[in-house]
Amino acid sequence: MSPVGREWRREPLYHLDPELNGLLRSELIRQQETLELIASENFASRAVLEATGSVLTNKYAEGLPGARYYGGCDIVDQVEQLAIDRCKAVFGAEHVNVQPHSGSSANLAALFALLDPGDTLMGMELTHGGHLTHGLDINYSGRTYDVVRYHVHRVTETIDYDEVRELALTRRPKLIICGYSSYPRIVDWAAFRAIADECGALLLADIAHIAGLIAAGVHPNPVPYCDVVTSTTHKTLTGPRAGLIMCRQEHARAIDRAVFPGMQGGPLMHVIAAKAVCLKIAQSEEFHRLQRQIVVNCLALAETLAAGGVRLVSGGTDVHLALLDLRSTGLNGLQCQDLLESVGITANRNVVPFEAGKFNVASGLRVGSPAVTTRGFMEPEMRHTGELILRAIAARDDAVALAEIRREVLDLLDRFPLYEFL
Ligand code: DSN
Repeated sequence: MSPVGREWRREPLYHLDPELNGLLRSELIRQQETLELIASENFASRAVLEATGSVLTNKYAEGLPGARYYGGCDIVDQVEQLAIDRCKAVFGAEHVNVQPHSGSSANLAALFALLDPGDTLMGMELTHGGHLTHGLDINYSGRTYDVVRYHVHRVTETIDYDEVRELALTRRPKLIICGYSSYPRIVDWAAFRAIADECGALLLADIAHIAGLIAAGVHPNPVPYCDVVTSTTHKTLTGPRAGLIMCRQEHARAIDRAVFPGMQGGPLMHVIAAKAVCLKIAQSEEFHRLQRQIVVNCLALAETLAAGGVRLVSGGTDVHLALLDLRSTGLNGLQCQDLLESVGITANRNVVPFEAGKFNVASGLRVGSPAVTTRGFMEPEMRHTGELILRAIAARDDAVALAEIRREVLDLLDRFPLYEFL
C-alpha cells in the first residue's frame, strides 16, 4: 500500500481536476481575447505568477520578520524583509507593512490604527471618486466613524479644495483621506497637508490606483506629505492581488499591530514574495517607461473618444484612467459596458459626479490604459481602440457591424500576444 495522499499530491491540475483546469484555461483565453480597459486591472508578469504559485503558500508566519509566532520562518523573514526594503526604496517610506491582503484591508487596518470608533473621518464621496473604505455608509468605515464627505467642484469636476478646507475647519476630522478610485486628475498632496495641518488632522493617501505612476515619478509622491499611505499592488504596480501600508515611524507600531493581530492572522507569504518581485521591477527604467506610456496612452484614448463626441469628466485626464459621461450617447453605463463586452472590450460602468441615475446602472464608464499598455499597445492602438468604441456605440443595434468590430478587436489583440508561455 502506498503512503496516504502520495499519489494525488503529485498529479498535475489538468489530470487531478479537469473541471477546474478547464475554467482556468477558459479564463486565460478570455484574457487573451479581450481588450482590457478596466482601470484597476493589469497583467501580472511571469515572475509574479511564479512567486504567487510558490511553496511559500504553505508557511505560517504570524508576526514580523525576526519576531514570529512560528518556527521555520528564517527564509520567509528574508522574503518579507526584501519586500519591505524594496518598498521603502521605491517610495521613500520610513516604515512599511507588506502584510495587508488587499487595498481594502490596508485601509481598514490604517483606520483601526489611527482612529477610535466615533471619531470623525473625512473622505471623498464615493460617487465623486472615493472608495468604499473611505466612509461609505454601508462599509465598516462608514458604520464605525463619523464621516464627513467632500466632493469635486460642480463646474470643474476636480477636487474642490475650498470645500475640503471649509469642511475640515468646521468639522475638525481626526483623519483626512485623499487618493481615489475614479479620479482622472493629479492630486495636490501639499494642499491636503496644509489643510490637515490647519485643522489638526492626520492625513492618509490611498494610492491603490496610481502607485505605479508614483513609483515612476509620473504622478507626485504623497509619502513626504502623509502620515500614512496605503496601496494595492496589482493595479498600475503590476504585482499580485494584495495591499500594503507605508507610514511615518511614529505610527509604525500602531499600524503593525492593527494589521496583526488587529485585523489579520497569518500573512500570505507567497503573495508577499510576489510583492517583492513587483517592487524590484518597479525600480527599473523599463517599468518607468511603461508607466509613462500608460499616461500617454490614456490621453490618446480619451482624446479620440472626446473627438467623437463623448464628454470627459473634468475635461480630460492626467493619469491612467478617464471617466466618460455617456449621457449624450443615449446609453447608460450598464448598457455601454454590456455593448462593449459583446465586442470583446471590457470596462466598468461608473457614476458621474452629481448624476441622479441609479448607482448600479450609472451614466458613466471608467476606462483605463494599464492592462493594454502592459500588453504592448502604443498611441496608434489606443486611438484605434477609441474608434472601435465609438463605432460600437453608433452601431449598437446592428449585429453585423458589431460582429465586424469584434473581429477587428481580435485582429488587434493578435498582434500583442499575452502569456504565450502558458
Ligand atoms: N475595485 C477597485 C477599482 O476597480 O477601482 C477598487 O477597490
